[in-house]
Formats: sequence, structure tokens, C-alpha cells
Amino acid sequence: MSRLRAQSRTSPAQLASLAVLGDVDRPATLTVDDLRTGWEQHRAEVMFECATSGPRRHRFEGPLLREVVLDSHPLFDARRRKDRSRFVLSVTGGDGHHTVLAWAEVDADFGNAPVLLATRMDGEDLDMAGSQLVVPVDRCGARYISAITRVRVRALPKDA
Ligand SMILES: Nc1nc2c(c(=O)[nH]1)N[C@H]1C(S)=C(S)[C@@H](COP(=O)(O)O)O[C@H]1N2
Ligand SMILES: [Mo]
Repeated sequence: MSRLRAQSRTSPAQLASLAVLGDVDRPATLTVDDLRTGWEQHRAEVMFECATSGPRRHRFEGPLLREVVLDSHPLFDARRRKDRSRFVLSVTGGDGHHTVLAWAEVDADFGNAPVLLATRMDGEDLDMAGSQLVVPVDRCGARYISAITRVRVRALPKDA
């Protein structure tokens, strides 16, 4: 089915969206199309192992997680690396599966990992299914959260 026909049959209620919230100045609710049109799209060809079902290969496209989160203005002092290194991102899927990334894993001044919020997987648009987290640096598939509903930004307090 062409993308146009798929879209004309899709009511807004069926479109998946995710919330960027928490310790940010500008919380946002984003559809997969917002993720596609709002930021530069990057590609990743990845391989990961699932503990229960073996190796997997996928092709993904989507914006960098860090660019999407930065547009929600996390409550850190952007100029001070030390301040940014206290933050974490908690990513939740539609089934409740969730995972955590340190902000520093994706921050260009630290790990600089090209983590994506996928808009397309193996040639299929994810508008209905929802965005998927793509963590090319991971050998295990557990953080490839599908059907993302939430990206929560948190500054961890001391001794958390
Ligand atoms: N929402 C959600 N995403 C998820 C999971 C899950 O249980 N729920 N399992 C993860 C695990 S353990 C793996 S290995 C991969 C599996 O990806 P696959 O669909 O390519 O097999 O999805 C990940 N993403
Ligand atoms: Mo897995």
C-alpha cells in the first residue's frame, strides 16, 4: 500500500504518539510524522542479540534522540558539561517495558552515541506502531523499546 493511501485511511486517533516530559521546560507530544518532519533523519543498520530469540538485523531511520529531547529544553545548564552528566532518560513502551539511558551516553560531549527515535523500520513507516528506540552501541536488544509512549527526562538527585 502506498504511504499516501495508508495515511488517508488513518484517523488521527490511530496514530501513535509519544510524550517528552519530566525535567524539561517545554513538554511535547509528538507523532511519528512530527519526528519525521521536525528533525534531520539519520539511518542505522544494526545487529543485536535477543537473549531468547537470537540475532536480529534491522534498518532504521529517524531523528537523533538527543536532538528531540534538546528541543524540549531539559532543565540543565547547557554550557556546563558537569551539570548535564546528572541527567537520565527513561523510555517506556506501550506494553510497559522500559529502560534508562544516561543523558551522557547520547550527549555529543560524552558518549556521543547515535541513538535514534525510529520513524521507519525495514522500509515500513512506524506511524501506527509508534516510534522505536535504536541503540546501535548495544549488543543486547533489550533497549530497542518499541511502541514508545514516553521519554521522561530526570535530573537524578545525589544518592538516588
Ligand atoms: N515495547 C517493548 N519493546 C521491546 C521489548 C519489549 O518487551 N517491549 N523487548 C526488547 C527485546 S528484549 C528485544 S531483543 C527486542 C526484540 O526485537 P525484535 O522485534 O527485532 O525481535 O525488542 C526490545 N524491545
Ligand atoms: Mo530480547
